[in-house]
Amino acid sequence: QQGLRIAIGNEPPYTELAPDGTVTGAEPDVVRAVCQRMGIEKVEGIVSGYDAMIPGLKANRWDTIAAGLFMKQSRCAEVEYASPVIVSTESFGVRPGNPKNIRTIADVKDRNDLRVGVVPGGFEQGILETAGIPADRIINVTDARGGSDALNADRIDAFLLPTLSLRELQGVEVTDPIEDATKTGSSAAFRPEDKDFLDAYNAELEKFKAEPEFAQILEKWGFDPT
Ligand code: 6CS
Repeated sequence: QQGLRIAIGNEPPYTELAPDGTVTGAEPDVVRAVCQRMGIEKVEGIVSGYDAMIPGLKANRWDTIAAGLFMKQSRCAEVEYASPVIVSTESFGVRPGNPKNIRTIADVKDRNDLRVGVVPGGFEQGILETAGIPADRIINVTDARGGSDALNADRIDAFLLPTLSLRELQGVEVTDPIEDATKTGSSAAFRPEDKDFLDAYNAELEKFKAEPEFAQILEKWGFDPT
């Protein structure tokens, strides 16, 4: 294998496309380190919406998804994940002072006036739908930046996204991790038919997790290596 094409969301600290075109962020940095140990030198990042990542993987537009694609049943039916690298919490991004006092998914469910922004096809959309929040109060925003714009323009009352992604956004207040939102793992996701490659990847990943460089990468991006 010459190089690996990875789908990313361009949502730090999970994934980021540097100005020089280098792909970085917690998951790509781990993928790159594992690939180097497998003799694969080149890792190329392609920015995608979360809704297009699995279709693009199936259509061979990239070889793996390394975007902090959170594990959930419907995704596990379509892709094979490498062993978990990150466990994440979700928070609400709100206007300064949290004027509508939004802290839990139950708050959103109970109050019919609240509109919540999500990225299309994201894990957060599933959280709200599973909680029974009506579709007209779940508002799609393009990406993390789009969510903070929508918040500032009063098109939404809260923006549901991983806690650490929200903390990257200027002018957005971030709630504590939401207690009634599911916490889940993420790692690189592959096509089921690439099982041999995944097995080889997992073997190197497990060894890499025991090296200090693994903890250094996670810490650099604000994740707790434990
Ligand atoms: O897995 C997902 O769908 C979510 N993952 C991240 C890192 N950000 C937003 C997205 O919804």
